[in-house]
Parts: sequence; structure tokens; C-alpha cells
Amino acid sequence: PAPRTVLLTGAAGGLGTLMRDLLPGHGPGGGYALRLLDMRPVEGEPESIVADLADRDALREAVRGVDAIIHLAGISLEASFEKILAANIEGTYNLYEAAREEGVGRVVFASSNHAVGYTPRPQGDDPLIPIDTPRRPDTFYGLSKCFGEDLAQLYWERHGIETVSVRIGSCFPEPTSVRMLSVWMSPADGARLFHAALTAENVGHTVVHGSSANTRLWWDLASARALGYEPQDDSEPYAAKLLAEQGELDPANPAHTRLGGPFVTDPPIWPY
Ligand code: NAI
Ligand code: 15L
Repeated sequence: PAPRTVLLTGAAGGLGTLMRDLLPGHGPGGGYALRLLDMRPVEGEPESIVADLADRDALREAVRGVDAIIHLAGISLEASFEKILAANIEGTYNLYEAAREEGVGRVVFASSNHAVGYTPRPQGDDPLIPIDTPRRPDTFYGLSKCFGEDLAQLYWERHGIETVSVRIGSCFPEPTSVRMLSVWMSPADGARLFHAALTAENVGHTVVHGSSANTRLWWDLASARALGYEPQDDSEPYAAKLLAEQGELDPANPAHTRLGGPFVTDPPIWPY
């Protein structure tokens, strides 16, 4: 049966806030019932669970009885290895352990383009980046997403927990850089993709790229479409304004020639 009760971790964050609005409408008959979790209280949601991913007892209680989990919680930018280790690596492990102990069968994991951020972006007639492109994490942050994907693979093979790992490009209300014209996922398409990831059958562990059907797309959306995802949006209406403000991408600037954009440079180059 299609999942109905879904634990949304990271519900107080940017993407969590967008998905709290958009996702329920996609759910089967009557929509998804979301259970919310974050280390910060979720504004306007007194029933949300305030818990850190380090708290294994709280996680076990939070996942009890849900049909699926959308795992967004964690550090979403580069940080020290120690911080990434606690929130993204140990935190994701703790969540999968809770899922295993409570018999939750499906996870949607917010991976990131930064798991493969050093991959050159296509130029000219180059083919789109395929989903099986080798791992090239651009930060400890990206490395933690590689770990999360491998953890998902292990929990599928060993424990039968299915995961769709979504390598999200940039999911914000609007693209704010020329790079984002290529990797933007509109919030509405994000909800469509998460819905497909929750409901597609026999996904085992599937990795997909997460973006809209952008005119300037850099990566292949085939594995996302195979889940039933049909993107409706394209960043192109934003292109003229962003190009006028920021100019074309510069082939001499590494932040403009690698998928991960400013994450590949130290310090980051802005705008991106
Ligand atoms: P965000 O930083 O706005 O939200 C993350 C949320 O996780 C925050 O509300 C924070 O309080 C919570 N959190 C952090 N550490 C926690 C812990 N130890 N225990 C419990 N909660 C914790 O990030 P955003 O943009 O909403 O991203 C959500 C997820 O999607 C993240 O995993 C991020 O890496 C991933 N992602 C997002 C992209 C985007 O374009 N927004 C792109 C690629 C990946
Ligand atoms: C990410 O992984 C970040 O979480 C998000 O804040 C954006 O920076 C995005 O990647 C991006 O690459 O634009």
C-alpha cells in the first residue's frame, strides 16, 4: 500500500518548510499525514518533535508507526569534520537503526550534488552527467552524503529497507545564480519527486538526480523519471535576468566549471 504517515526530519529547515506546505497534497486519498522532527521547534507546529539526531531513544519513538521517512535533517553546508560526523554521519546511522528496529520499510534520503561536486559540468555537446558517475565529493559535507548513500545501500541489502537517495541540485523558491539555472529544482517539482520516491514500487536502493527539467540541465533525470517523476518546471524564465546581472559562466573559474559550484573552491566563490 502507498505510504500515508511520513516522518519528515529537518522540518524546520528551508526545504522542510517548503515540503510541509507542498507535499501533503500529493499523498494518497486525503494526502500525507506528516510527523515533523527537528532539533529546533517548527514554527506554528506545536506537535512537532524537537529532538537531535544524536538522541536514539527519541528517534525510535519518532519513527514508530510511520510508513516512511523523508530524511532532510542535518548540516546542509560545509562545516568542520567533527560537526559533519555527528549530525550527518552518526545522525543518519542513528535514524536508519531506528527505522530497522521499528520496521520502517522506506526512506527518502536528501543526498546532494556535492557527493559528486568535482564532476566537470557538461560544456558544448558533452553528454549529461549520468547517475552512475564516480563519486567526487567536494567537501566533508559532500562526503557525508556519499556515506548516507552507502548506508542506504547496506540497509537495503542487509535489512531490506528501501531508499531513494535524491542528489538534490538547488531547491529554493527561485534560482539565484547562473549555475542554479542548471541544477534548480522548483519546490513544486521537489514535492513531485519526493512523492514519486515514496510511492514507486521495488526501488531497492535507487539514486536519482533531483532537479526540474531545466533547459540548461547538466545531469540526466532518467532514473528519477523511472520512478514516475514528471517534472513540470524549467528555470529558463529566470535566465535573462540572472545572466544580465552575473554574466555567462566563466570557463576559467572552477566554481563555474564543476557541478558543485562554489563548494569546490576554498574559500567559496560568490555568486554561484
Ligand atoms: P537547512 O539547513 O535549512 O535545514 C536543515 C534542518 O536540519 C535544520 O532545520 C536543522 O535544525 C536540522 N538539523 C540539523 N542538524 C540536526 C540534528 N543533529 N538533529 C536534528 N535536526 C537537525 O537545509 P535545507 O536546505 O532545508 O536542506 C535539507 C536537506 O536537504 C539537508 O540534508 C541538505 O543537505 C539537503 N540538500 C538541500 C539542498 C537544497 O537546495 N536546499 C540541496 C542538496 C541537499
Ligand atoms: C546543497 O547541498 C546545499 O544544502 C544547498 O544549501 C545549496 O547550496 C545546494 O547544495 C547547491 O549546490 O546549490
